[in-house]
Amino acid sequence: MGAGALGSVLGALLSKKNDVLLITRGRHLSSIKEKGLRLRGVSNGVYYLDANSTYPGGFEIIIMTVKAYHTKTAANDIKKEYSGETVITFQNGIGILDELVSFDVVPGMTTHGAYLIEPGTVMHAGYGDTYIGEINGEITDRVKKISQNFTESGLETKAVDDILKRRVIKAAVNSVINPLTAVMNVKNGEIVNDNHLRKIAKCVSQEVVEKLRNIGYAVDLFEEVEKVAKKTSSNKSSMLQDVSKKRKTEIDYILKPFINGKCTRLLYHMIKHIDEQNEHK
Ligand code: KPL
Repeated sequence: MGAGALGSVLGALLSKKNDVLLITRGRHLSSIKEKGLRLRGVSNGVYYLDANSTYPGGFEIIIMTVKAYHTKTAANDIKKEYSGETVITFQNGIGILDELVSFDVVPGMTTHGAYLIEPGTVMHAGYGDTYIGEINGEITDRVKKISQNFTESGLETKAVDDILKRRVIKAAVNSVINPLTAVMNVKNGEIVNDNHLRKIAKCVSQEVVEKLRNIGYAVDLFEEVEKVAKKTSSNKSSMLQDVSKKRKTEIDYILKPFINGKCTRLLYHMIKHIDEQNEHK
């Protein structure tokens, strides 16, 4: 559901062992229908997958990859045909699970890198790690079965007992990297390699880390940020991609929940300004 860049990559990989229907829109949809889904990079090839603009029902699993701010709309679309399917969300950000409460949700987290080259063609830029888990932390038969199926399809996936924590830490890392790279128009590595940006990233991390501590997650956030920024150093963050394409960003789900001082507040308002400018174009 919401097969943009990431959703298309996941769908293509999973199609090796499963019947997959991509739910997407516009020129991406028509191109996939006409010429198949073309992947470049890690999973190079053409994948002839079914694609549709709405969810018709009748599947075992729905994978949500819509932009965070489209979750409510997507949830309403699914509801019309929903009959107890497991909904796995790989969306970024805080607050997503609250918007999916009416479904049987298995939260997920993935660090695969993907971006749209043109409608119908997606770059699978980096093979990442993928995790799923039950909200209560239990390693149930269903998460074991799903992760085994995903892994055998080529999407290596681990069933874990701390998926909620992993999702929050990922959002926290994104809250430092994404807005800073988007405001400065730099690739991820630059925010730790450049002395000035590194200082800002440290300041933002220190503010966010207090929020994490308040909810019981003790972590050296800057160390995490540095690790991810180095590992994805030549990536453009998803927020930089959104800003470059004048698309709305996910700032309200990524940085807003962690605002806790001057650095986080400043960055938040800079991105909000960009979002508002783009909205008026
Ligand atoms: O998740 C990402 C994003 O851009 O949203 C990172 C990990 C920062 C990679 O670009």
